[in-house]
Amino acid sequence: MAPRSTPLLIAAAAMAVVVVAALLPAPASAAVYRVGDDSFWDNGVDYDAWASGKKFKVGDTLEFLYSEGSHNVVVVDAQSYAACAVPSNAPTLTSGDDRVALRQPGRWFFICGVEGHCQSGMKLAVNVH
Ligand code: CU1
Repeated sequence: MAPRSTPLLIAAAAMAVVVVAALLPAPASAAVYRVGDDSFWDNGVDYDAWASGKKFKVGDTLEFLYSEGSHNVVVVDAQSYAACAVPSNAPTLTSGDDRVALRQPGRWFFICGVEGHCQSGMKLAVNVH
């Protein structure tokens, strides 16, 4: 190969790398979902509707934003979710800006443990893939 063409080849090779990289699927970057979006974690929000259509993946994070002291976030199982029961040993988050890393696939359940709130709809179930 003529020495003259070498820089051109390098440029072409570099371009090829860029093109290939652009065609590859984006790296599986972890997403942070603010639960309820601009309605946050609060009474009167339809969390089934919020979760519907979202594809949660292992490594994603749910962020529960609320006024500290007004609500909390209790990580529960399916039965407690259905019954709006707060098990005494369930992890309870109270900071007002609680982040939960979805570390494993499956169905995750969250309720607000403040009396009456779960019953009135402050509950969230998500499927994590
Ligand atoms: Cu609440």
